[in-house]
Amino acid sequence: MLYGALVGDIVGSKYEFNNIKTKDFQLFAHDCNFTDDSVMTLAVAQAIMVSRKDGTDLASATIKAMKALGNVYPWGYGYMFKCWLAARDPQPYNSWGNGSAMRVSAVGWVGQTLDEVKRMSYAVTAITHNHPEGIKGAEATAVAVFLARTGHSKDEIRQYICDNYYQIDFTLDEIRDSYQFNESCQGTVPQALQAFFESTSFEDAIRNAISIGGDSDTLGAITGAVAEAYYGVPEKIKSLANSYLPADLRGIVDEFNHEFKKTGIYVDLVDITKLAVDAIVNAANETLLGGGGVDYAIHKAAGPELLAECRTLNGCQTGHSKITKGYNLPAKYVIHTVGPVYDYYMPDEAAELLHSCYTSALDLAKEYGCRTIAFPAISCGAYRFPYQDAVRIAVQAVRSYPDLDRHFDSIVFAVFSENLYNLYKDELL
Ligand code: AR6
Repeated sequence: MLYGALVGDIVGSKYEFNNIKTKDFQLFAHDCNFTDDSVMTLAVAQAIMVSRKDGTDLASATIKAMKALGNVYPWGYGYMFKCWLAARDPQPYNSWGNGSAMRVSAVGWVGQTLDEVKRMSYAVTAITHNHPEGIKGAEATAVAVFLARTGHSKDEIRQYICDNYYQIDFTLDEIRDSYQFNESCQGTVPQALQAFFESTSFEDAIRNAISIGGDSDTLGAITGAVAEAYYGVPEKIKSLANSYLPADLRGIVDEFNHEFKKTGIYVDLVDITKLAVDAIVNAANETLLGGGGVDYAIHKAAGPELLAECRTLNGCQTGHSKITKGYNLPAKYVIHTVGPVYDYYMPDEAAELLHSCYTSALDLAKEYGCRTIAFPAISCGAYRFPYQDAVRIAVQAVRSYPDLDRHFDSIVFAVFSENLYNLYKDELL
């Protein structure tokens, strides 16, 4: 969290007044720097951390944090904002500048619902940028971050932005030659979002944003914020960004990530045996000696040593789990769980047993320090659990697992059919 905006700002800093119209450049040049975009992004993050749970003092906390941090790092601001920072009782100045959008991303990470994101966005924006375009630019950015982090597709995010904020009816190639420095929200946010929509990865999104020229660090910060929420930021890029930040700013990033860390819960249409996670879960039977479906695929990919270790485990009861190494699999461990055969039980009993497959598997994952886990659709094949109920139980069991965010980085539901994929997608919304 927050890294997307920081990376975009740092990478773009070199090109703000020295535009390049290409994607082919060194990402972190030696003369890159963090700028006011990073400083104010971190001020908003700090304000969110110190404000009350109900957010009623978020605006005043933001004023305080911006003034405090802005005075420690007093360069790069426009004239009006500089006056605002220096004022004893600072008042909004009807700005539509893109500063409202470049600093807002923390809101998209923290708000629990779209309405909350919009309320928070208004609180941290209207203290300076109370022009309708200033409010709109910040809200569109925060909402895009929120939608990206809650599993929406690029098409869904684009649709929401087009329906509610901006008509984005151009491609980057179409504007690249003519686009120039523009410090307004309305001349920056749509372009920054398009840089994300056309991207294939986090890094590609940042390169897109820089490649059109204009206010490069601000474009980078906005694009980067949404791209991080959608793709995540590779560890290497995070540590490069960290190397440009002084200790106090790094401290704010760490504190924010610590306080608001959320386990990513996703669905993916993928063969579970291909996933390089800490642990994959196997939908096994009580013998633990292999079978059909996903059990077969896992044993086949892991090799005969997996079966040899399974033989030492003395089977496993329905609703329980046992763990082995992953052998030839990219995953470090396999957690074997035994789902209920649906017809053998009363529906409530079957539901309870299936729920317990997920929690007992997570208990083992936690015990073995596994932070990234992939689950198949347990009991949804040979054991004939009705899809809709199984998906609801799976998502509910994972979401309600005690201290999930503290123990796990990501949980993937790896499914094999479009039907299941869509059911998970709906359940996860
Ligand atoms: N990756 C992800 N999902 C898969 C894969 C794969 N490689 N292969 C199958 N699936 P099932 P169950 C999906 O029958 O209902 C075995 O014989 C599959 O499409 O594997 O819990 C065991 O030994 C389905 O949606 O597990 C047990 O006897 C889901 O995985 C019995 O089957 C689960 O289907 C367990 O039955």
